Amino acid sequence: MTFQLPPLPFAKDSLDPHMSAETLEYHYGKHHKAYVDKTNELVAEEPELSGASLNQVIRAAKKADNKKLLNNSAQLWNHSFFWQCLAPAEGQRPEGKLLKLIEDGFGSAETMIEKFTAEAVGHFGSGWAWLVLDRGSLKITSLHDADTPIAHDGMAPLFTLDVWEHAYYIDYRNARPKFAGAVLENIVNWDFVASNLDGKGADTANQENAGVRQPETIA
Ligand code: MN3
Repeated sequence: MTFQLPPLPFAKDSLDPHMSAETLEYHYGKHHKAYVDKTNELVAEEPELSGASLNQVIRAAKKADNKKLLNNSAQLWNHSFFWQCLAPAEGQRPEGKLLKLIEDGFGSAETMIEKFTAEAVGHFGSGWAWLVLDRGSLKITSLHDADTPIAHDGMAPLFTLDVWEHAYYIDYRNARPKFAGAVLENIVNWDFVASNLDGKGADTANQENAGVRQPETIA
């Protein structure tokens, strides 16, 4: 088993009209899959990464300044996390401990959503907007291109939004604000976001990779 394209946690047509099945065909079926394939190809060239988990690969690639491997493995991780952040629209809103932290940090869920949307819309170029847990409080930030909380100490991921154009061009053309607003208002899996308050969000998109532990690479 090499790194896998994880199954989507919802049916491809179940986020429509906020995110169409066609977007998922491309974004998950083509873009995310390409990052999986490329990561496997690049990991196979690095015998010392034999048996390393995805999170270990990301950190090792950053340390070694292997940009190609870092970009692809980080994108594999980011998308695996992103899909878990989404769920069919059922009027869901943050609740319980998560809502309390949101109110403490931002005043209200509406204000947090507005600020997150502004961060996502204002992010220049490709990247990801993040809600993270920072020393017990919530923080909104964004990272460029493939960059991921896994490559940074002390960033416990709670929620992310992909703001690469491929995330919204089919459904919204160039209108990133409409895309961000539609996702945040309708299809966030707040239960998943709340479950990451344990500080272990980094583990939720990790995966083991026994596949590169091939006979010829074991000394
Ligand atoms: Mn993407």
